[in-house]
Amino acid sequence: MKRTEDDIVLKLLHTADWHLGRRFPRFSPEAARTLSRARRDVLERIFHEAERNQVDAVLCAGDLFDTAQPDEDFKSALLQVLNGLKWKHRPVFLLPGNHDPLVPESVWKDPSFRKALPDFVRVVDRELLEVPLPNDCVLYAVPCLSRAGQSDPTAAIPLRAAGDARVRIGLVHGSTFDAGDWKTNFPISKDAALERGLDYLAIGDTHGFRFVPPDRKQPPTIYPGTPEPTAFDEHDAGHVALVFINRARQAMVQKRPVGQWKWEELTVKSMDELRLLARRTDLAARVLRLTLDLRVSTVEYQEAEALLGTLEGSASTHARVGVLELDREKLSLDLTHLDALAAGLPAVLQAAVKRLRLEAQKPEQRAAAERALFHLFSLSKHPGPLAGAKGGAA
Ligand SMILES: [Mn+2]
Repeated sequence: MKRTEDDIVLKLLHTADWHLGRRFPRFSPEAARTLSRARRDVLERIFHEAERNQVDAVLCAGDLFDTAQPDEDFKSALLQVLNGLKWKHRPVFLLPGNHDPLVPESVWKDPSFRKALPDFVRVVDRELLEVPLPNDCVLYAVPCLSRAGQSDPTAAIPLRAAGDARVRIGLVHGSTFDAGDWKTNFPISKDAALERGLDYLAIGDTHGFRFVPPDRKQPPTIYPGTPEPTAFDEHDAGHVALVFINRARQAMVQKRPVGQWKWEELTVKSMDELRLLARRTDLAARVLRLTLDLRVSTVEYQEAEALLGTLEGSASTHARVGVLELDREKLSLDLTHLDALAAGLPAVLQAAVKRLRLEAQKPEQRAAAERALFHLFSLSKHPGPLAGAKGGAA
């Protein structure tokens, strides 16, 4: 009996939704730049994966640029990556998506950009591109011609003719309406692969890796998802699909990780949870949205500040977390024992404590007032140079 690998007639790498040029204004300028650059860096890993697996073609299923007219910077970044590949017989198909549609002013129609692309790159720049692939296989690719559309792009792919035994591959961009969402843009029938007689349908748009519908593995319709996550709510982003198709026209799909960054939302509700977080060793390549929702004593508050300091970094120490978005609105100081603590303070400080406690009752002032109270108490416990000078050596 033949091993399955000997039967492989076509190997593909399928990727989508690079969103080159995506900006991240919610983060600090430095973090935003890091995340923008990561979208370029992941391309190197994608093409390396294609090379390592000796695929016959690379299918890039749309939204490769975040807009139809990206900055020069991002155009040249892509050109640099593609021109760095020493490929001759491995075509790369670039499909315009709804973010970067094939409109007249599009990058895909920009003569200087097109001229700078290496020969093995093929832009899908007509309403239906039909290209032969090795071993008598064939690719049908349909681009997005506008930002929004209500027709199914797979409708342009001819049905399998009687007697046509070729491996037929589809490449389109749009949203499948298997999730019960009626507001779909470029709706793709979840059964398009069956209807058109395709052995693999490569699609792009959704940012997480998934089969459409989830329970149908043959013939597969796949969203590889974005190779480098762009948001917290993306499920299973950071991959490409490797596709092996055998003589019996069965496609085997492998999900391969290529992304560097993981986006995570975390709510910490106790000091123990915060201590555990601070000990984690997987934070450097994280975009972490951290919400503190806990009430602490003055001693714990000091420890919490120190732990947060290591996570956030400072001018002199590296941050433990790659990109940190910190919400400390619900970090509150337990004021129960405050009167006892305040009793030992000079009258002027006691008056300050009283004022701050009143401020702390106003929701919009609470966090600031509690911080001030904390600092007041920690200063009074650890006399600084001023207090030292009073009875000091001078
Ligand atoms: Mn899209």
